[in-house]
Amino acid sequence: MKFRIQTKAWFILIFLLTISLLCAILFFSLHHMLSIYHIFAYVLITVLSGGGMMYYLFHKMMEEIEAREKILLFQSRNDPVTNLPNRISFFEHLTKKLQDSESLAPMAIVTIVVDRFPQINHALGHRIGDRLLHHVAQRLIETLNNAQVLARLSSNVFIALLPNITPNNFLTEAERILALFESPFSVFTVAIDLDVLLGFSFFPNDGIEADTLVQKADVALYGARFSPLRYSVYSSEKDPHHFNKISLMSELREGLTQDEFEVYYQPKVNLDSGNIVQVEALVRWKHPIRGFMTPDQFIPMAEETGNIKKLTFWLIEKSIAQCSLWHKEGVTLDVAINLSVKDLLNEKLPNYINDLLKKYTVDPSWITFEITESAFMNDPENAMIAVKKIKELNVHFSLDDFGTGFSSLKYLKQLPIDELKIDKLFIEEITQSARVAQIVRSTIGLGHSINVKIVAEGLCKKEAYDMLKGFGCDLGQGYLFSKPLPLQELHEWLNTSSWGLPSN
Ligand code: G
Ligand code: G
Ligand code: MN
Repeated sequence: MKFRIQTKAWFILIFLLTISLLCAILFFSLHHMLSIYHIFAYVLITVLSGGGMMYYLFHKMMEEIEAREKILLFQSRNDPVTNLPNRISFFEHLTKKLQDSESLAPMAIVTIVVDRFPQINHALGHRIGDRLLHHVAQRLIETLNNAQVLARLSSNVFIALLPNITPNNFLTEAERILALFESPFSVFTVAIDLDVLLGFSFFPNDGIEADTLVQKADVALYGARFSPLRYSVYSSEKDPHHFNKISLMSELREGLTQDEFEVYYQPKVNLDSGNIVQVEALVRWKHPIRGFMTPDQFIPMAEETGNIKKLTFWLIEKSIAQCSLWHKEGVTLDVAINLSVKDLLNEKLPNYINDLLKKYTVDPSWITFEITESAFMNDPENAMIAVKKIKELNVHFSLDDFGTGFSSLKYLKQLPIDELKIDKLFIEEITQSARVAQIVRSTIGLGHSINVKIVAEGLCKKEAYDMLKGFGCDLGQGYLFSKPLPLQELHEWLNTSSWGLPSN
């Protein structure tokens, strides 16, 4: 172990030695009765040499304190991994620059995100992750030599202030930064390919305050994520909901791994027997900040942004596993699952379903997929091919919300469906309007004539139940029986409701 005596300790030691030496001189002088001149000379020499040494040590101590203060100051304003300025100093610098009346020249703020960095950190460990960030910083320093400040904003986000860069000339700069990441980074003999995303905001176009400019460069990053170009500039014309949308979708992906989603089940009752035969699986999101969310608050967005696939895969597995469990326990409940347009066009879906049916030993006839006509609007040919392919697995198909879309007879002709769900808009009015009742009655007849079962959706009155039963409607679903329930509550309902499982 390295032993180091502090300057302060030396200082005390010298002080004590000087005092002891002075005492020794006094004793020696008194004992040998030396002349006053001798005593004076001895004392003077001792005080001068001791004092000189103490002065030197004191000076050294002050220097050390100063150096330590400098290190502390550096550490509070710089990031220890890359040695780059940190968030605090970046904001200070930018604020000062913006206050400086001479700096009215245009400039750009660019945020640089190392994509998938958390995964790299998890896969290779934090030591390699830290080295990697250090190398990234080095490359950025070499390239952004014209930047006024290059800083590390957070774990995998760097930020730079680029003077005289405008919306008209930023492209060269963007390409220069992206080019930096074309060759792999070598860390402890591991070669790592990195991808970056760049978000630009401009002074004064996008704002005149540090906070605004940094936030807008951050928002621009979301655009970069969805752009093949990997960079994006902040655009005020974009829908203000756009940012929310994208952040909600990244929260959705996160939520799936964090167990924030739950399947609720709504009973489908056989009108003849008055007992449950099937449940429709309906997803709910218990968002940690936004609270309880129903599908209409996130399914359309998830479809639009392509995030529905993961959610559907998750829901299909949950539902099939639950169906298997019920059947093993002697509860013969079938399960209906909603599929969206994007799901149908996902080429992996048929095999995924097939694998799950095998994995959980579930009979395909226990599973129904609910689709709507809108699924056939954009790409009817491929949607049709997908339905036919999934149908080959011997699962059932149901045409959902019938009566609201085009309700085209073409789909009844072409689709291999087993069930038709008459939309709640009709069922709700069936007892008030003879005309609506007649439409429903005819639709039931139409369905039966082509061997398709009919479900009345949104059934909430006993009167309507009796009427539909009289029309020969096969199944009903609605608040009359139960609203969608979480698993535990469904189990209670199954045993206690008169619409629940048959008692024998
Ligand atoms: O349960 P609720 O009424 O909030 O559902 C509204 C609509 O959201 C339903 O009509 C259903 O079609 C849709 N929905 C619910 N869960 C899912 C799901 O997991 N996937 C898809 N694609 N749609 C769902
Ligand atoms: O279209 P789809 O079958 O996927 O819709 C099912 C959704 O409809 C359920 O999630 C539920 O929220 C809603 N729903 C079910 N029953 C009723 C009902 O009786 N009345 C109303 N208004 N909505 C219902
Ligand atoms: Mn449905």
